[in-house]
Amino acid sequence: MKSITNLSKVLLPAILASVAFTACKPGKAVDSVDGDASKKVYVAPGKYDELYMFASGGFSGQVAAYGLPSGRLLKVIPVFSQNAENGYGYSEETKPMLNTSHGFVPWDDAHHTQLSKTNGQDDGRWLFINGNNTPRIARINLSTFKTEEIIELPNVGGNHASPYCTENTEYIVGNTRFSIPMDATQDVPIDSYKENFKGAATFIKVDKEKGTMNVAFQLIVPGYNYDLARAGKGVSKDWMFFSTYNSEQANTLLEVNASQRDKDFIMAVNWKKAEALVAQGKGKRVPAKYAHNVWDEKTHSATSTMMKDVLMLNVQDYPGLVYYIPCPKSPHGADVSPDGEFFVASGKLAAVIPVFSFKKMLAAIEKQDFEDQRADMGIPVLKYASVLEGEVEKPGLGPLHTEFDDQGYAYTSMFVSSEIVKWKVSTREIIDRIPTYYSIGHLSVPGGDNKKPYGKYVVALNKITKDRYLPTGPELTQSAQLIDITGNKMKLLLDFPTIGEPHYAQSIAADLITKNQVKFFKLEENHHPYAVKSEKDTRVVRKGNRVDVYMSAIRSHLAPDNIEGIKLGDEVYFHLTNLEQDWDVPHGFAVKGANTAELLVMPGETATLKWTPDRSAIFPFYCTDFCSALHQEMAGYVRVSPANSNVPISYKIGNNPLAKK
Ligand code: RUQ
Ligand code: CUA
Repeated sequence: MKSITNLSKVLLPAILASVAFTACKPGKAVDSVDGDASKKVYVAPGKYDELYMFASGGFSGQVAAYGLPSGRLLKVIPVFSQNAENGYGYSEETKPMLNTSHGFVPWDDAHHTQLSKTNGQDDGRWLFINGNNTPRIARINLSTFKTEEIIELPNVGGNHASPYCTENTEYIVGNTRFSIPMDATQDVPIDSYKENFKGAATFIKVDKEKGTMNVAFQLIVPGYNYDLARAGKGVSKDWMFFSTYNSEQANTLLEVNASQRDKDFIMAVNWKKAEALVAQGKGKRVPAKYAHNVWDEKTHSATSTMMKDVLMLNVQDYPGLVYYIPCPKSPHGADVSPDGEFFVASGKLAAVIPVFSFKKMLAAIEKQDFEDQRADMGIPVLKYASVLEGEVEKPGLGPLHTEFDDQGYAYTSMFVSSEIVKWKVSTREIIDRIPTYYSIGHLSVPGGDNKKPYGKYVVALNKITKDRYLPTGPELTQSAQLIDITGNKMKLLLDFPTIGEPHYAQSIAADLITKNQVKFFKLEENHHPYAVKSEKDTRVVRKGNRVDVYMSAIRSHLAPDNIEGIKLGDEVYFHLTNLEQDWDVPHGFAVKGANTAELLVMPGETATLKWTPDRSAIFPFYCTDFCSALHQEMAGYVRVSPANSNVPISYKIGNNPLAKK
């Protein structure tokens, strides 16, 4: 590699290009961008991007916010994983956010971001994302970019078909990727899959004003693997469409055994009907243990409540609730056209992309146009030909996901042939294709699942980058590609690295977010039990071996900054209130030997670091955020004496009198 670093920059692109060819990937890698592209993505210093893009971090468990078209990373929003950047999941206030029925789970896998909707349009209020491994759904408040709520999904294994939003955010829906026996079922042999394993399609009611989530009901559905979903809209707004694979119901060697049948299914659920049944008191409350964690902006603290039961409806008992539609070979994405009339499912192993008609589906239901063989649990299967509008032929290899623009076109990602295919929804004819580098998974058109997509771009979210960037050891960066879709031909504009694996992303016009921004938290509204409203209230209080330090931060000091009387064996809680009432002035806190993390405290907020000193010594502490010219002076000392010492608690800052309690 040494010789490469010595090569001139002129030679490097040529080498990379040749690597691309030897890597046996389609397309020509480097020179597909012209000078015009740079103008289209250049956002001059001091200027704002046109859109926010929210991408999942995949195995990082977080969300990242980027600006488009520049691809500039704006923020990592911690969700399902502890985040050392700001103490999320480490501070006493945020730890409950990561509580589950399995205990504290500080790292998960997050796949799909989903913006809240009003009237089928992204409204910029909240962003939802799924925790895949330990099934959870989170809600992020887009006025603060903070995770405000996380709810666990009982009876679910691998929350992958999640979280999908109905037209007016009535529900956020998730379903199991791995059917499992329902939680209340006892220990059973894995071989009893066909008998005992089921899916649980989970409908989470979202409060219209506050956004708070509650599991409204779960539908017990056939024991298949549910991969993805989309809500209907417009004509189909009362329905939800899930892709389903492993209709073979294999429980071992899935790569072979779950690919036996020529067709798997789309599951269509009439959620309006389910809602009506629930309103009539149908269903059964079943014991289930799952955590519901809520962040309170007034106390700047989270609480975790363990829920005890869930309302379940067995779809077997309610004919007309659920239908299956055959769909070629292990469908992955299930996507709905802007008018809600067509739904498209992409079989990873299929040679065509079927486009189904909602109208035809209703007609087929009406006529009971069923196949002879029913699905698991006796659920009727509609005839493929009766629901099919048509197929997109020879689209490429490995179709996965489809999104739509505002001009009547659809864009489908092709994992195996590494490309995006543009086709016309009304005729299903292929209009254009563009290579992606490489192995595209999801793709995302801004507003691509809205009634009126924003269009303009499609973002390719790629699994492999190989030769696209400077290498970084065995693991190369993940990547997104921005493609212009305003013309007849799609045009690659930009590659940009992403944090974690960007499974999916959604983008939204910037002004829908910027107009709601919270600039700081009002100090007078801070109801944290350990908050101080001014420096005069700062104090140190001992109760047995627990010591609470009520500390404040303001440019450029922490108060108190000299603390004595702590003893070995004490548990010390530093409650830091940031007294600033100004935008973008966080203060940090770190104390030597603290084995959790640092804190980063927003203006007007209080956060707590628990610290158990391990020796008798003088420990420095300091602000970790370069907040002012005198940031380096924003520091202090805490004295820890031996366990048997009788040094009394005392604290001060300069000669300022601090409250004595
Ligand atoms: S997935 S590459 Cu986890 Cu959404 Cu389709
Ligand atoms: Cu506050 Cu540095």
